Amino acid sequence: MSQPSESPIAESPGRTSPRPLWIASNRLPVSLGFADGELHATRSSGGLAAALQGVAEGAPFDWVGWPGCPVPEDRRDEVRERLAEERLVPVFLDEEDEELYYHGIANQAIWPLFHYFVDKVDFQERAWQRYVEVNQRFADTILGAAPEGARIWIHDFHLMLVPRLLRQARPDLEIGFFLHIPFPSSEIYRLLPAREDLLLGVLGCDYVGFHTHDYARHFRSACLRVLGLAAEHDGVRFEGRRVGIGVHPIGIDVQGFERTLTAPRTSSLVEELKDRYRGRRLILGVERLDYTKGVAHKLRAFERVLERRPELASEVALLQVIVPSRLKNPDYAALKREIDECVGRLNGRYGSPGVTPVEYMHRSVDPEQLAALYRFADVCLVTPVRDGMNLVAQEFVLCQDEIEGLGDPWRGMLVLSEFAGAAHVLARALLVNPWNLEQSADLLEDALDMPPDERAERMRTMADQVRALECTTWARHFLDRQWAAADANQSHAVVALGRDDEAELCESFARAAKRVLFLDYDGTLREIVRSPEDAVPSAELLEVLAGLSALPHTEVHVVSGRHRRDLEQWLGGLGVALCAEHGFAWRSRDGGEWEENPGIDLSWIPRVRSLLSGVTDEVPGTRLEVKPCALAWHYRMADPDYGAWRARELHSQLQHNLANLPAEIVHGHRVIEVRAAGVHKGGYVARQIDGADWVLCVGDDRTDLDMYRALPPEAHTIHVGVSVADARFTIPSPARVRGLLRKLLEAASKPA
Ligand code: ADQ
Repeated sequence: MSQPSESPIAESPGRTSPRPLWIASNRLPVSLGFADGELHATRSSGGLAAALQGVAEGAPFDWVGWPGCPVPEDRRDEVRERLAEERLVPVFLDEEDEELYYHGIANQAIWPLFHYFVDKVDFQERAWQRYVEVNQRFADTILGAAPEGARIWIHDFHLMLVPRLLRQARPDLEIGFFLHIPFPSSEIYRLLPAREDLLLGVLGCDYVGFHTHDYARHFRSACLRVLGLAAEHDGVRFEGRRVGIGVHPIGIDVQGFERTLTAPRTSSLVEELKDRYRGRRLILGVERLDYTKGVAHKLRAFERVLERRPELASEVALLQVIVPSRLKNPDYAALKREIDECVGRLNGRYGSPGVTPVEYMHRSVDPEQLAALYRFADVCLVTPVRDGMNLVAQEFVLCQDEIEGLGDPWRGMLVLSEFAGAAHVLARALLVNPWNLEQSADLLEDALDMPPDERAERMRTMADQVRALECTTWARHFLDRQWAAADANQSHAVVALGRDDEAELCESFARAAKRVLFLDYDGTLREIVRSPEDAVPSAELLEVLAGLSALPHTEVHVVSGRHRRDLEQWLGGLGVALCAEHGFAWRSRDGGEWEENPGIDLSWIPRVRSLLSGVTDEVPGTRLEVKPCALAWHYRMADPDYGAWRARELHSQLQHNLANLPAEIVHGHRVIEVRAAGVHKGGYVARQIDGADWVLCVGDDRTDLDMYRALPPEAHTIHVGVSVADARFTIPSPARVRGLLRKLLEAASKPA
């Protein structure tokens, strides 16, 4: 994304900001090299560097990343010191890191998959391990440097695990993540062996941004289908936080381009182009060498135009500029051969002495040359088969605009692939499906033949859009939203059970004369799993429950919606009191017979059972659970969208059918349960607290609110996940609940 400029490193301008900002990306905006043993560093002027320059002017930031070349151990301190002057912090990668983390996973697994090139994905476990290690190294570098409460902004697919690594180590940090490439449909995404880890990695942040609404939508649906997390259109709830999702199409460095355009050298380069292409029109292509960029599609479309109108061979030239990239990868070397062959064939067929229809430059061009080409070209042909945004399209539009001191605006027209993110913002371009050869050729001809008025109108409209997207505005908007998302999470965190609260709980637990614990099972003591019968307790959980219930003056009650059979089988021998079926049946800690809530009217069961059985038969993957006083329709294993749709329908059908019957409907986490009226967990807990001076109650869903409400205000009520009005604290996950129970056990077991 970035190209080195000639300019030496300049000092970052700016004032001090109350919350320091840290940026992390794979590459630092600098190119390092050693010539004759001397260290050289030049600032890069790529898109991201330019986008963030404007942010730096308001509030300077530090930037963590790879300096782009191997640095021997004995020169690292020197490099660190040199970069520190510019607020850059290096993460050193050796050749093997580069091979495995950068080429192996980033370029050979994530890049092709996210661009829908499934057959180019080569996922190697050894490379994945290195991706994990290098992401940890980035996280450690940030953690070692960023002060308390810092704002962190992580960029792109190389560093998808970093947000979670940071969150786990330092919950105080404000963390954002931006993906510069597409996020694919969940049907493609789920092919990736590391699909869970990458999503969980990103979900460590407060706010995640994408170029288009489609990518955001795909991310959300991957969270739902891969992780089973229910997502709203603008956020996902995860581990007690809300991860905001936003659409932020990146823009270009408008002022930078305008400066380059008005530079005297650019004007003389435009004059040279006029001489060189006198009497011919210029179609321009500018790309980094990559199979996603659709260069072969573009050449075929041009070839098709020449087949239709051979006379154009001497009237039009296609200049294709390609920056070499990733040539170590055989796919890229093969792509280069394919392009060379295509160009050769075309020129062989349509060229003649003095006429070369396709000119091909396989190198980087400097900013003035690029600006001159954009200014002069009659058509810019941008045909990626998949592209996160595509900055070339925006750069061309801006460089063709009316700019003070430059004449001859809007000479050209943009032909743009509908598979580039840029097509979402540059709707007045001629939008093309590069896979449709005839349409591509038609639109290329339309662009060449377009009347000046229409061209000017379209280009002017698009230039306004490009100015509005401008990269510093992009960065500021993203950071504002990141801040708001983090702020909302922090204010919820006021009720999150913190270290001090935990310590206080442990201390009061150890001192109490009679202690009672009410613990829900699924989603509280044990993570929710796809199939309810798989939620078997671990040895660690059994040990802590047995340990707590063996303490003197301590009662542990597991209060669940499950069938009594499950609770008895899993937890029966631990000395724990069991309450099953949402409070309908219970058994004391000493074992023995189950008791049941007397006088409950169950006459509605056959009718509801037949309704639920019908839906269970119709919706694949759903299951009917029959309990003595309740029926539950589970749709966790069904297709998430179809399951949710049928659940909504079933809910309203049940409401209608049960209107005057003694039963109530509870819509829980992917389950609709119909249970006898008057049976709830609250009734059970209220009968168990006589004489207790310390009560803890932990739950995770709506049925647990009945417990919190039934307890006196001094009871310690904790809800897993987001905060609810009736619980005093929240806790992020079942793992943290188990951790808390272990601490309580240790606190009470310590000698006074
Ligand atoms: P890239 O894949 O690098 O970026 P792109 O957005 O087109 O793709 O940016 C390429 C940049 O390189 C442009 O600024 C262009 O001017 C420059 N460039 C291309 N060819 C050049 C040449 N021969 N000489 C000099 N400069 C050249 C990733 C995603 C994109 C997304 C960006 C920003 O893949 O989809 O738009 O990040 O988020």
